[in-house]
Amino acid sequence: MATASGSDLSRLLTVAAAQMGPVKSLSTPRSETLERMLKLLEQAAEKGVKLLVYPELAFTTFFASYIIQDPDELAKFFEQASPSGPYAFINSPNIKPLIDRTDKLGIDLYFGFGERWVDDGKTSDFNTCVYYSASLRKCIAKYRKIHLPGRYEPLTTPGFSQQLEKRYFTVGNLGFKTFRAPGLVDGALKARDVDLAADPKASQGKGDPIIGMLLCNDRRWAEAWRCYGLQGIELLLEGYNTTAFAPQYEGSPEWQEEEALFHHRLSCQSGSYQNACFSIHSAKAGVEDHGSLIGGSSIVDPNGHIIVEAKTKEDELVYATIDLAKCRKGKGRVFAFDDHRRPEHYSRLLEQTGVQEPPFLD
Ligand code: CDT
Repeated sequence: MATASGSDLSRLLTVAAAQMGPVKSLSTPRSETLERMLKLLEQAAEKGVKLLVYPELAFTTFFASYIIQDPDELAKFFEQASPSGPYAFINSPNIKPLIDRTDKLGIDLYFGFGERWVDDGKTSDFNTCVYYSASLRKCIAKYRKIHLPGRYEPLTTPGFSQQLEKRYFTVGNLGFKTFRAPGLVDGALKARDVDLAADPKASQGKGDPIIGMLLCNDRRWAEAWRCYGLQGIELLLEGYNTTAFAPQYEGSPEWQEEEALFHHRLSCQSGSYQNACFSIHSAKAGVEDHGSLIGGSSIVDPNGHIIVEAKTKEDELVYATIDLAKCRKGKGRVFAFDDHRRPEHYSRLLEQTGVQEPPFLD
């Protein structure tokens, strides 16, 4: 447990990552996994946590690393939603016990799951996460993973590690939108308290926390973080399932896992620093039937320091009391975007996807 010291302007908040150990196989009962999630929720309540972050695809094994041919079998890994019920899945028996309990405990949740979106007879499957506000008793934000790693066609060599997110999911279509979550910090200014016409900057950093969400591979992309940075993000939430060892690549299992952890930390720390925000990262870790996943769940501060990190690859609560006021330093100095960004020189970022090298020399 780490604590940030307070001041008059402090906006203190106790947050946690609910790291989960492995969900062993495609046939692991949902009830077993849900029980573990409920236990982590109780532990969070004991520590005074107000916001708890579960992993990507938290309720199941990382099914995108298996070859699932039968559509009925695949359907078991998705929860339904539609335009008339965009958050209908919170009433699914697979999720509702978590919602009922968190309502009683007053803890906001982020969790990842497979979303089957049915719109006018057309079905799209997304790798999705949502933000559930306990004070409002409803989901207030949804994010659909944009950077889908891996491939569509499975690798054919037996024993190779599969990453089939491009096969099972559609690229997210909700963009990178921040939102404010109520009831988390004391004394937050509301719209009625603020005169934006008088001095828009004077009230920055004084409202309810500004939150953004990512899923796993997204955390490796500076563009995703910056989209949130440009909306004044203060707290980024992210769940992940990251391969620790893939036999088709070079290096021993130990070396590969260390390298994967290094790149995970590098992404989370640089993203937080360059956008002057806290971030919470929650792993599904350990050995599932398809292979092994890294741990390393953490909370990172706006200077890029890891405040607290998981010690195991099992179910583990990783928690800290953070002071959102600490975001102001970076946002007002090195990363004061108004003063220092030069978008007139960034057009390449929007015009180009792949690499265009300069011409060869004569
Ligand atoms: N789930 C997910 O996005 N996993 C990918 C695996 C890449 S293996 C280094 C990730 O970026 O963590």
